[in-house]
Amino acid sequence: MTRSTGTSVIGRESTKSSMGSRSMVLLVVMVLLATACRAAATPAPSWPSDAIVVTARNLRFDTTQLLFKADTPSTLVLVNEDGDAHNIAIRTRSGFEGDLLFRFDPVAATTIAVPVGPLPKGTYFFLCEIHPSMSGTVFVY
Ligand SMILES: [Cu+2]
Repeated sequence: MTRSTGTSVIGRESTKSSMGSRSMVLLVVMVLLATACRAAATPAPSWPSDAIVVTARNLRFDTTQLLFKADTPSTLVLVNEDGDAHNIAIRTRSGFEGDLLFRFDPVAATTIAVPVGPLPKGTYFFLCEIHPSMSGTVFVY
C-alpha cells in the first residue's frame, strides 16, 4: 500500500543524480521489507532436530504426552493447522491449576518454535488455554 507513494518519491528523486544512490538504497530497503513481510506470513520457521513438535488439527493435539530432558533447554514447536488460535501452557497441575512453568500466546494457522525450559525433573500438564480439552501430560525425565 505504501508502494505507490514510494515509487513516486523515487521517480522524482532519480532526476537528480546526487539523490540517485539514496533512491536506490530506499528501493532496496523497501524490497527487503516487502520480502520480510511476505516471509512472516508464510509459516516456515526452522527448529532443532531434537525439538518437540506438536500438531494441532481439528481442535486436537496429535499427542497427549510431551517428553523433555530435565534441566535442558529445549524447543517446542506448534504446527497449528487450524484457523482457530491455539497455544500451549505447561503447569504443575492439570487445567489452570498449579504453577505456570511455560506458555506462549495463542497463534492461528501458523507454525511457531518456542524455547522451553530448562525444566526440573517431574510430571506436569499441558493444555491449550483457549481449548482446555486440548491437553496432556508433560514428562520431564
Ligand atoms: Cu486451542
